[in-house]
Amino acid sequence: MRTEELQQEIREYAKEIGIDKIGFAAADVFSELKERLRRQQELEYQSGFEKGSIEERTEPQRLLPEAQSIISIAIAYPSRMKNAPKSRKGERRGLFARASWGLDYHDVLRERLEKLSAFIQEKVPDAVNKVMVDTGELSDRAVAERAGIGFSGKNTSIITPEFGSFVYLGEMITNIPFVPDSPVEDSCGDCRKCMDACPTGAIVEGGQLNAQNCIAFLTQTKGFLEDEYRFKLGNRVYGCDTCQQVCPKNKGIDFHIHPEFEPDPEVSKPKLIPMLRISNREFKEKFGPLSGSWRGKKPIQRNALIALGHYKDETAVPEMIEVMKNDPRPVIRGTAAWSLGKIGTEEAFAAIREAMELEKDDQVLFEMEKGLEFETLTITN
Ligand code: B12
Ligand code: SF4
Ligand code: SF4
Repeated sequence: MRTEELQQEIREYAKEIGIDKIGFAAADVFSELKERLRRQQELEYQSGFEKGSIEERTEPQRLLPEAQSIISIAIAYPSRMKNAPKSRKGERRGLFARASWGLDYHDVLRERLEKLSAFIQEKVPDAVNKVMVDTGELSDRAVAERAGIGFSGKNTSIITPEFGSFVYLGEMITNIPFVPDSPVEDSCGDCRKCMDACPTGAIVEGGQLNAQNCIAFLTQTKGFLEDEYRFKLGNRVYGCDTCQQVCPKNKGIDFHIHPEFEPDPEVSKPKLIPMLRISNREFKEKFGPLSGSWRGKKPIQRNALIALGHYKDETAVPEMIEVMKNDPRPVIRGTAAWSLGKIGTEEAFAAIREAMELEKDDQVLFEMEKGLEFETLTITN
């Protein structure tokens, strides 16, 4: 069978199995990306979640020696939640970013790529394929850009003409020399809405992110969050969508093609108070299927405490006092103390003072002192 014919069959099959966009790229070295990664490393702008060495991340032959081309896929996810519950006084809610709505996309994309690989294998028995979604060494975005899936926006996301940037990406390196697709032209133009809207100024310049300042990264860290970021977190318990929400290319974009990615509002916009003392088993049952639970429950609970502080939710005070006094994890006790101070009721301040007498951990004691500092701020205001 001729490569072009096979390519056409692959495109049709991809559509059948729920792949929204597919593109083909050469497996050449990603030279521009290599330079960029070196620069990002020097500047300490990387998140630390990236896998592999710079060579492995930019030289497909290191991952599959017989690599000839790369097939890139994109699958659209919703941007609006149907029947989203209101975050009301006394019943405040957190928010998981859209990329964590529904089932974990890693499983969904991997399953579709495996199917595609089996299809190719049937047609070309000596085909060698290697499938990757997010956790592989390659930059899914650089591959997608080269394969004509979309262009790389100033917010660093791949923006497709059809589905905006609310798409997951994955790829398959293969030894078949497919005919490459043409890239999509960059159409950000003079727009810089994403850069202006970013709460932490993490988009240093168009297409360059300092991941260390990006809220999407910060929500996934496990230690104490620096104070300046606590004031920027809002109700985000996982991830951040701001630079995509403001993007004109996402205007009116809201695809509900795949039932797997339909959010359960009670899970993706969960009530905050019940999250504070959720058991490991309940957490696994409720949040385990989400991609956003990969770092476990601690970062999400820390963020939930900060979100309650952000809302100044007085009804959360008794539960937060329990957490501050009894949770075995210093990050959780300390963050509870800080957020109690931020809420600033008399009961909250009295409880911090009381807890300080028994607290042994220096970092937690420091957070308690900072929590009490809100009292002077409240009085002078
Ligand atoms: C590490 C990582 C993060 C880090 C760092 C993100 C970043 N921008 O680098 C953190 C934790 C912050 C993060 C956050 C998010 N992530 Co993330 N993340 C990754 C991961 C694992 C690696 C990315 C990486 O290597 N970055 C290093 C940078 C330097 O490279 P890059 O962005 O991949 O590639 C681009 C740039 O290098 C640029 N470039 C290259 N050379 C040059 C030269 C010049 C001059 C310029 C201007 C640019 C430029 O072009 C490349 C192609 O666009 C990928 C999965 C993967 N294996 O690729 C997912 C991935 C990028 N994340 C994804 C998503 C969905 C998100 C979030 C939207 C999740 C959320 N809602 O919270 C946010 C978006 C934040 C943002 N503005 O990027 C998707 C992106 C889908 C899309 N449409 O683009 C990916 C591809 C996962 C997936 N398989 O679907 N993520
Ligand atoms: S994800 Fe949020 S914090 Fe990160 S660059 Fe976009 S707007 Fe800024
Ligand atoms: S907000 Fe504007 S500058 Fe940013 S990615 Fe979208 S179109 Fe490009």
